Amino acid sequence: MKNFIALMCLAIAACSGPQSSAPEATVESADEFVSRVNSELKDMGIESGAIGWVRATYINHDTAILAARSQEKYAAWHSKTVAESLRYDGQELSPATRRALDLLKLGTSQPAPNDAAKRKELAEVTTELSGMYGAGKYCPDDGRECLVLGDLENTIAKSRDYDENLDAWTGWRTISPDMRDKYQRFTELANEGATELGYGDLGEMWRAGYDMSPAEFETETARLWNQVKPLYDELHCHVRAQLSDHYGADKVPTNGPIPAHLVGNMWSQTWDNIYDLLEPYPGVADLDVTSTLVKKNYSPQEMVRSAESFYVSMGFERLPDTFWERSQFSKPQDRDVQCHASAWGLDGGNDLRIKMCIKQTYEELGVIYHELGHNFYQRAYKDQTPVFQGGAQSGFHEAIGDTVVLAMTPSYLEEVGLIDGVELSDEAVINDQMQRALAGVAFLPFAKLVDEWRWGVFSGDISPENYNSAWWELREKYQGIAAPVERSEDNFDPGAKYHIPGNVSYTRYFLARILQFQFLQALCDTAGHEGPLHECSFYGSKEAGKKFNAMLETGASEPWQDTLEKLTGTREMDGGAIVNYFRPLMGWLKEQNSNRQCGW
Ligand code: X8Z
Ligand code: ZN
Repeated sequence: MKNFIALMCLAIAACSGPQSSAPEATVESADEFVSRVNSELKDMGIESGAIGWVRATYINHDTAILAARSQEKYAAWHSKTVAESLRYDGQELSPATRRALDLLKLGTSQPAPNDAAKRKELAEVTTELSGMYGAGKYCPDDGRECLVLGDLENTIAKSRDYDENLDAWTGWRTISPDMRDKYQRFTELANEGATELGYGDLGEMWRAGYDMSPAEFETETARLWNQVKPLYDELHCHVRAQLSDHYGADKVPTNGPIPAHLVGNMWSQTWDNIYDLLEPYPGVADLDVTSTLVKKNYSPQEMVRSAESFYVSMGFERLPDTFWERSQFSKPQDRDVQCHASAWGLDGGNDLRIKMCIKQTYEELGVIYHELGHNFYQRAYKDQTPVFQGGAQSGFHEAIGDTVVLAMTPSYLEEVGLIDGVELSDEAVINDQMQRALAGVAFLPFAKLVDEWRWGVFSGDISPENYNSAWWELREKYQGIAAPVERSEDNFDPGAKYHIPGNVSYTRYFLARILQFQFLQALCDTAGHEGPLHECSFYGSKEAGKKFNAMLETGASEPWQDTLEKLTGTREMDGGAIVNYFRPLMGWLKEQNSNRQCGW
């Protein structure tokens, strides 16, 4: 989904500023129209970017007013401008002009109805929802102090105590029941906006952003999921068996779904935090980067520098001074902020920033690489016109940094002093693959189901009376995960995941998990790597950097299939690359599971 505020991970399509100055009965050609749209977008981006940043880093009553007003103005501009663009329908236009008009129409993730009162209401409700998430706290009724998400995530990551994890898990979900009515209203309003733009509902509009029909896109995501599902199923089977050994078969039965609070992550979306329970060959090739970060007491800035250095080794220029001056690296103690990591390309990509609440862990280091991937993309396409300043499609934007994470091989980590000594035995490979699979493979079904839930909500297949039960049905169906305690429609568990109140589409991450292995393959070929894909790092390869940058520079100016073909030689997303990458682990898992009953 393209969004003409140049930040990733926040969907407030909030732009404000001068309204169109075009004459009413215009005679402007389509090209003149597009050029005016571009200059208005550039203007609006300055103010809306500043407001968006302040809102995300100071969540309070006043910034809510500013942010909602800013979104409202952008929405008014968007409705008006899309309506004007319709006069070029049916005209013969150059492919670039036609594409610019199509992208303009898709330029919001929360299309507003044309009615001013409803537009205002939509802007307010989305601002409130994301603010509720950012300011969310669990205040236990037993006299303990209130806990923020970071505290609760730490518990789930580190504790191996069933009840302690349960308290953190249920505690965080106390923030979301109040979102339910607002989310329902958001759905009604944004659906109305999507219908006015000519889409069946908001889900169809989101699926329209992939250079194929919405129906084809849905089929495409199902195809990709089926390619990778066998790998997930083997991983699930083994993890469940190990958890059952650890917690007991009464807590984790070996024939059903895994309790959601035991896999080391608040949303059970990645499982690498429980690597200690799963290390295939204990003690072989210790990959504990977290302990190095703690031992050497890396500051947040140093962690970001280390990530930047990887990109620089490929020939990318260092980040600008303003990046270091204006980013938020640490959680401020004196106010509520949106801690969920994001990368910002303000001022048309000249003012790059990240906003994070960095912790001293390996997981967070990976998130920093991820965010910088967005920033280097934003800088690479900054010379495109504003409508084309975006990813080839949303999955591309999410895949850049993650491709670089795949190139953080043990040899690389040793070279930069993040681990001591590297072992290149078969056992070490399995350990490394296990850690990566717990992060990357475990994530796939979650990444698939989040939008399947929203697509259902937006189409009406999932009604408000079934919001929570439908969520848990999908969680069980795709992930083989179950809520550890009974849930009901008094809960609104989807709201406890950032991207629901933040209204950021999620299929992007599913696609990214597929694409990043295709990108890795292509960059490793370019870097002259020989041997299995999992051994490849393109650290230091200027050739790989050049090829990567050529793709990034293209931005959204052409169909993503063309962009993909230039990098990889194929026009299709393909789950085969990730399956190929994990071949050693897949073999190992099959052996482990040979006498087990898998499935749930
Ligand atoms: O939201 C993010 C990034 C910002 S685009 C931190 N991610 C997803 C998540 O946290 O749920 C990265 C991977 C999945
Ligand atoms: Zn991202």
